[in-house]
Amino acid sequence: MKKLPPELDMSVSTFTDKRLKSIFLNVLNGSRLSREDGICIYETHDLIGLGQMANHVRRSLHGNKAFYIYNQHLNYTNICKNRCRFCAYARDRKEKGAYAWSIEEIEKRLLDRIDEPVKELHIVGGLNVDLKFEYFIDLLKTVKRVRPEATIKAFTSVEIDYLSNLAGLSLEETIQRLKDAGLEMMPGGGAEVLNSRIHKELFPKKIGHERWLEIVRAVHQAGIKTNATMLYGHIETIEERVDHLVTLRELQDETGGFSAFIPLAFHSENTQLSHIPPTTAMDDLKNVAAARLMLDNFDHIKAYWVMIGEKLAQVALSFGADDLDGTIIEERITHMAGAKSAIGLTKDQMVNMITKAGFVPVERDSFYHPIN
Ligand code: V47
Ligand code: SF4
Repeated sequence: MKKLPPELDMSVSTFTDKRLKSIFLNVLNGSRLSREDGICIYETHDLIGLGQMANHVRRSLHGNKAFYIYNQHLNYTNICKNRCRFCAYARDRKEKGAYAWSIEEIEKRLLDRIDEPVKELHIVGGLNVDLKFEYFIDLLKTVKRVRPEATIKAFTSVEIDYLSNLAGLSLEETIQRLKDAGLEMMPGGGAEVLNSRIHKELFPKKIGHERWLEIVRAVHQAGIKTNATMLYGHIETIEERVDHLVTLRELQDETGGFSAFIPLAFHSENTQLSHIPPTTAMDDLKNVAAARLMLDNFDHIKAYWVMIGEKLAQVALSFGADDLDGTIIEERITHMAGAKSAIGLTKDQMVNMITKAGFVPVERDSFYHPIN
């Protein structure tokens, strides 16, 4: 077994949970962490030890750099037939606050911000039975026409499954049609926790574990990169979190199509699970560190400031995260569920958060190419 260099030996001597030492040796040897290691990572109270390990990996991959993107979210409709129990965003068609943007409305929202150097449009919405397949094709084409220089990162696997049924096309044909219309990347939402117990309890109408993986595999095979997420802080166990990470790691071994992983902290306000308290800072940082340590084949771990707050996202940069996502401009999904973070941030605010955390801000495009 590799001997630790003196500076790392020093850090290990400060670990209050000695179980972390053998995990760290595996990390340094480049040995893949096991399911048991993952469970230990979530169980430990040695947050500083965990942070040191995750920071070591993060710095060996990205040094002092921390990425961000100038992006804009567009949530084209909140009308959704699935009504997942954890979702505060969705509405029924006739319910107060229900909306569906026309293509003209989407164009207007893009034009309202046309002077800003937006590099990515993040487009997701509910499953609204009033929208035809052509709407989605028009949406992509319109966005590409108005903002040709920005990347379209759109639709979760849940929407892809829905669109394939709506169009009566195979998964492969659906993906190709969307790609031809301008789809370039897919966000990581919709996976929640890849587990049938949680699927049954929290989102029974939405696609389950196997279909989610099948769709992501097909999207990767079509040459489209995606992100992956995990919604934590509701009814899931530590073991279920670890299994989720291991499943993503296996798919990444197979396809190499994942770009970043984003842990999503559950917000319960205005949901059917409003009795569930908010996640704690300990849990938020552990999820970032666990992702960095377990997902050894993912290049990037995002700390999503919308869900864990701007201040903790800054700290997360030293606990394994190398990316703060972006400006967003107008976030809806988490704010409907009680998020207290800003609706959007300016580029200066993002740069300031990163710089004050001791990192070098790198503005990126959707594929992590630095901009200027
Ligand atoms: O799919 C829904 C989750 C996701 C709640 O890929 C909730 O770059 C917390 O996927 N509390 C949307 N989370 C957000 C998302 C995302 C965000 C930023 C970047 C990327 C990316 C992806 O939010 C949904 C669902 O998993 N969600 N309701 C809630 N109450
Ligand atoms: Fe619909 Fe997505 Fe909300 Fe579930 S999480 S109800 S699929 S908008």
